[in-house]
Amino acid sequence: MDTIYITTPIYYPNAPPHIGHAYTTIYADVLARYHRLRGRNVFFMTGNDEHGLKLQKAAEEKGVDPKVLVDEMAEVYKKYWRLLDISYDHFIRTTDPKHVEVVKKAVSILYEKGLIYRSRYSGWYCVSCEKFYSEGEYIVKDDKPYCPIHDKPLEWIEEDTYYFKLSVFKDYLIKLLSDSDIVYPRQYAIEILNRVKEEGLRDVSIARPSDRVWWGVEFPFDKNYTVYVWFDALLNYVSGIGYLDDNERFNKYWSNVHHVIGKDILWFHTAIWFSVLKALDIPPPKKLLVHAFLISRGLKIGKSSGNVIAIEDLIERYQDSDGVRYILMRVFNMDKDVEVSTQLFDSIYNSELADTYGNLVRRLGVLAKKKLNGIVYKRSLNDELVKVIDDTREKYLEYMENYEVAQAINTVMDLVREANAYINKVKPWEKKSPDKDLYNLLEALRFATLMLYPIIPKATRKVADSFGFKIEDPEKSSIGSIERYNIIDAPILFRKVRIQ
Ligand code: ME8
Repeated sequence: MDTIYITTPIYYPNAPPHIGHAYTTIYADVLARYHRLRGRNVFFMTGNDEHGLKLQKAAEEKGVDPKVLVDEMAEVYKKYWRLLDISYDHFIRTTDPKHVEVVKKAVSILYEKGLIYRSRYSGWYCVSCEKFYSEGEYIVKDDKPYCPIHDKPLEWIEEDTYYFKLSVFKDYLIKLLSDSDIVYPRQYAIEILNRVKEEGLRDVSIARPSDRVWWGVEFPFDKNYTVYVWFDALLNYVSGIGYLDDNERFNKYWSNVHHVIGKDILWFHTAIWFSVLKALDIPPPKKLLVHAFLISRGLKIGKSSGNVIAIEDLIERYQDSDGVRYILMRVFNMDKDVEVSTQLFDSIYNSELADTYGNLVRRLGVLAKKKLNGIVYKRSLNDELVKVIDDTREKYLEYMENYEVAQAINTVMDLVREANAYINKVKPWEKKSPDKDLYNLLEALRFATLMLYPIIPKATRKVADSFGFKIEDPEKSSIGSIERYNIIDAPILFRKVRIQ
């Protein structure tokens, strides 16, 4: 399909983004850049989740109006995404009037369909998660219920509210999760299936009394309530592409939507989101791509664990966005949590970016300039090397089409390692006219560069500009298609960091 719509979660802007948010956003950006490179029509959206109690409290603590806070923070998020070279097409904010309109209309549609009713609610709430916890879900400390994620005491809340009839969708959800391959990796679909089968599907409260939570979208048929922040937030995925406003645009992008999320918000994006979509007569998403956590000393990295790694520190350490992007994608893991450390990051950066890819670029550039004045004409191809390039490309494309970015990187790095070994073997510096060797090696480097482009866009562009070729779809380009390389520079792309 040549249209693809890629989304990240919309983040709570009560604090600036950290390495965990960067992890998701860079991954989504790599997919977006890859699909653009393949000539597809991509719409890539990220944004901020600006309503709810969490933001209301954050603004109260700072003594500012929540709107002032979220306006400021939207700029902060955009600044970070610029620093990380995130190529989003649209930055959505849940305070955008168009989005607010969609939320109100969606609630009204569900009300008219008889899927919303008023009743009393009581339960334990975690403000950091913006979520109620039932018995068995929370942990107990000193006889008090605590949030299992944030390790903070839960608040007891008892009030009249409006419910969405989630329970109606139990069979639909079970069938969808069992029969489709929407959720990737599949283990996450099974997790939700087991939970729904065990616990059933309870109706969810989708309103908050405005005297407690006033910072939210006004409930369309009862001014005394605001819409529950999660209900509001999930709808960003449809409001951002013209739902209830521009049908053609909406249908075009929705038909191939890929949501990228962390596993912490899996329940909302399956049980709740799939049901809300069904209730609105919208088909389920094409794919829900779920990844595991970045952890530090066994704990999920996050503000509440106090183990946040700042994005700016990483950018400084690895000299620019490419180093950070590469490292995070190289450790990217959908199934398992990844324990991170400066040592791990340094060793990946030094051994793969500096010593392997950077080294190949520098060696080839210097050799070509010294031996051939930077001009390398097309020569006959070395069958062995062509086969390695071709096999790598095939594997890379397969991995990327299957969302497996870390494996795709490893495959390309194997090619780069082969090319470095090839130089050592043929010793072009000892030859009088090493044209053939250099041409073949440059072709290997060119394909590695095309394939690495979505991950390290700045460095690969620099190589393309310095060596005189275009960044293009690796599948469409043929090996041996460059008539003449004109190498004007042999850049040092990545300077090694001193291992701590
Ligand atoms: O949940 N490891 O926003 P949020 C990996 N507003 N990923 C991590 C991470 C970590 N240690 N920490 C955070 C919300 N993330 C809602 C979403 S969507 C309709 C509404 C990433 O600011 C991961 O993608 O708490 C996770 O799902 C997201 O940040 C949560 O961001």
